[in-house]
Amino acid sequence: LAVALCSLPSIAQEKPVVNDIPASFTPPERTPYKAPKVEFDYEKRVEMIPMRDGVKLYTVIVIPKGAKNAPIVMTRTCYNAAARASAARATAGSAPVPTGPPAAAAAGRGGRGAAAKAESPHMIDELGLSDEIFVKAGYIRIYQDVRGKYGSEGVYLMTPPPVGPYNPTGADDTTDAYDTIEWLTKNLPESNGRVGMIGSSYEGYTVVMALLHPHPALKVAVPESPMVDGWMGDDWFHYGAFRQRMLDYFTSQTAARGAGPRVLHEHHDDYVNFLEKGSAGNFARSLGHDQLPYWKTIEAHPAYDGFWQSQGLDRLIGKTPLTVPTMWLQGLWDQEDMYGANHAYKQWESQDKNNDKNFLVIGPWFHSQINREGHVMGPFTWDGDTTADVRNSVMFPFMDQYLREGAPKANTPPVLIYNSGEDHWDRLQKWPLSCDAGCASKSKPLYLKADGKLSFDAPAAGGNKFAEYVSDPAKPVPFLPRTGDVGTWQTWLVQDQRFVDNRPDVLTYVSDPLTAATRVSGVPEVNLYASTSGTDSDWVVKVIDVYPDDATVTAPMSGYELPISLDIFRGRYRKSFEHPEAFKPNEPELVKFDLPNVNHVFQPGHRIMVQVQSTLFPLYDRNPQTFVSNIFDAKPADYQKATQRVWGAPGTASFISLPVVE
Ligand code: PG9
Repeated sequence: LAVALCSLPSIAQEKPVVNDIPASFTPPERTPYKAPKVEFDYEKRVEMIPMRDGVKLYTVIVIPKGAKNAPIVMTRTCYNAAARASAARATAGSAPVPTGPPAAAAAGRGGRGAAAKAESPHMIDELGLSDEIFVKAGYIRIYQDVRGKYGSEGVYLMTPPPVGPYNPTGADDTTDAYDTIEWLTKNLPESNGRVGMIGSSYEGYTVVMALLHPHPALKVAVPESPMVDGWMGDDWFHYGAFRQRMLDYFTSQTAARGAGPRVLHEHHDDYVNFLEKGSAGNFARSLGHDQLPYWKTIEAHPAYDGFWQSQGLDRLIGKTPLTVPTMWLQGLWDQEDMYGANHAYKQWESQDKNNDKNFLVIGPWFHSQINREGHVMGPFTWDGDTTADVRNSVMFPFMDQYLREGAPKANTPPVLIYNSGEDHWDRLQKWPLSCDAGCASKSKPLYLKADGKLSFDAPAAGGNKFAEYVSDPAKPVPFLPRTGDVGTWQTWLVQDQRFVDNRPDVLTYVSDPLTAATRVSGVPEVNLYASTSGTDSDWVVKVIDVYPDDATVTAPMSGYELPISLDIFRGRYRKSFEHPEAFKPNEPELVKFDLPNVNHVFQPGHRIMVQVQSTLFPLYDRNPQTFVSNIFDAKPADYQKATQRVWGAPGTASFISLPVVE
């Protein structure tokens, strides 16, 4: 071993040892850090624009780089202007409720489902999907916080009524829009001084308010699913039945100037939460709403009194000269603001002598879907992107012709409405095509026969006089299958109604299979001769297209019961919306109301169905079925079972006046 070791070459003998750590080291000379330069293709300015009363409104102005003579498109919002004008808006949504733009905003880029996005140097990425077309055309895009919300000063009132007895602040969204536009015309040298307003839902309400006394520079308006009458059929109530699910919105919108806190619901399923608490008032109190003035206002105004009358914007529009070309837009299945657009459109129609200022677009959409992708709605996959098509080919050219100097005249149909039975758009000169009087076709009564048949033939004497069911407020009919899945909120109006049509508390009337296609284009009107063994009651009526349950139709549509129009009516308002009246037990009385618009073709082999029930829970609060002065404060003992009758005999023949097009 010693011999072997001695024969190994010595490393030290061959190379000098070099220490990896030098004896000294001089770092490179220090210069200050210089961030890389990023070219933005737009400029974002934030201005506090003064109103006539000195209150300043937070306004984000996004200007394409190098803009000259650029048109302006403005949205006035209660949903955080900074976030609405930013790709980071995914983090800006406030409400945990499945309703309205907070949720819409939370989906990023108008619903592409993106997570929170970083700031982009490109205007097209920084703004939402629905702004794409304006960015491409070089428009200036403006978002402004309404007074009292987010960055704006002043007092916040929820969808404030016009200045008057119910709005003593001296300012409203009419004056604020006017003053803002006045400022813009003087302070935006990059613009051509022409302004268009656009916005959906609450933001649509601000567009309608601007139209009540428009600034001369307001050249065009697009109210999308605007909130127009919160008692008749937008957001808060439908014909007096309260949308109890809106209580969360009170918290998100009014518990703080910015985003309100999350609400606490004990169970995942509101069917259980609301039943446990009893009345809507009790549930509201459990959420702490006694501290929220707007809840107290709503609680004090359950009927259509002066408070609601003062802010029925469709009637106010009717009294306003039609000067600004306006495109009213909504969804066929708009689960939040089904009422406003078409009623306001109707009010202005008589002034539109040349059929060139007042336009109506109704797409196959849920609420505010126009600002998202439009390939799919519930069980339907449409031929293409129905919303992008309308935004790009109809809405934008319509706006552009009034906003951009030298823009071509748009070929806008006075009425553009999706035909939900034939899957195509109808371009019409007028709406509706069929009605009780004054239309090209006359509506036809479709009778609800006491034996469960639906027929265009009136009932003959001698048959059953009525069909009946027991409505039990302790077991209300759900409006959706009780999965507790909030994701179905947007599409609940196209929910397959087979999940309730065998319930003992739902009356189902059905026609024979149709031998010919039946087109309906207009407003179905409910004429229900109804009685209750109680003293008050709600009436829910649905018009349904029943698809054949055979090999002619493939899943998921085979046997599908598709609601094409439905609504709820609080019976105490059958004679007067302002002065409720009790029913006399078991005496049939006429309950008459309009359902939402339809533009549909029932295909041969399909059947028409009508369902009648008395609850739609937990979307709407329950009618106790005992007449009480204010249903918000009904006591547990007021909630009573009642036997409900829908009469179908000569003299008391219930029917739907169906807008059939011959
Ligand atoms: N539908 C929502 C809303 C509007 C007005 C009042 C309350 C709620 C919205 O989408 O903005």
